Amino acid sequence: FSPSEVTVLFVLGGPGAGKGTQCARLVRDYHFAHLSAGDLLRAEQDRPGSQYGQLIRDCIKNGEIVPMEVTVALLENAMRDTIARTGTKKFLIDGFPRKMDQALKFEEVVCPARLVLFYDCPEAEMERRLLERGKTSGRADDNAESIRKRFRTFVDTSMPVVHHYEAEGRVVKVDSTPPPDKVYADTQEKLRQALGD
Ligand code: UP5
Ligand code: MG
Repeated sequence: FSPSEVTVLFVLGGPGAGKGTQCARLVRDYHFAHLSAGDLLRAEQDRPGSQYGQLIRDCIKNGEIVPMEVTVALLENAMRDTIARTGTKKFLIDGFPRKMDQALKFEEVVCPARLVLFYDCPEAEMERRLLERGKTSGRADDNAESIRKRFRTFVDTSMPVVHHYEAEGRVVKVDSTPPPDKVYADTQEKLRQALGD
């Protein structure tokens, strides 16, 4: 992938911060392709014949990070497929990279990210959202025990990725505590400033 042709924004934030919710709006208004690493992993987990099904299932339930080779390959395939099918070369990569090794690997073998959109939300609010969603989502990790493990992994393993990009001046941080429309208005304003369009 040539960085002069392909634009990648990483979308990060804790579990339940609202990454997927905001990506849906950005897709609607700016014609990004939205690739959620978690969604790609859940699809691979359920694909008949996948050699990674059980590994992915165990990691997700325990809030652990699936080995990067699996996730990077899924993202790379999905990007190629999207370009071939739709011609779109602007990607929101949602929920990735959440560990330093993934960040370095992706930017080495795929392409550097233009910037990182980081949704910042207090844990208590994220927990409230996830428990509420858990009543109907059917997600194996929307229960109190898995949520606790996801928060721990986020703090210990994923926040260092955000700090790495912050030190490089590549992070656009948005408070995602307010209602979705307000968060989206802030997102639009800050992206406009950062991307200059
Ligand atoms: N909601 C959203 N915004 C709101 C707002 N502003 N006010 C009030 N409510 C709001 O939103 C979550 C819920 O909150 C929804 O009900 C929504 O309506 C409401 P959502 O937009 O879905 O938040 P999101 O940040 O996308 O939360 P998600 O649960 O998807 O985050 P995770 O990061 O935990 O999940 P993900 O699917 O990315 O990853 C799952 C697991 O996959 C990981 O734990 C890990 O085990 C594995 N994984 C890897 O191993 N490697 C990867 O690279 C990626 C994932
Ligand atoms: Mg999500």
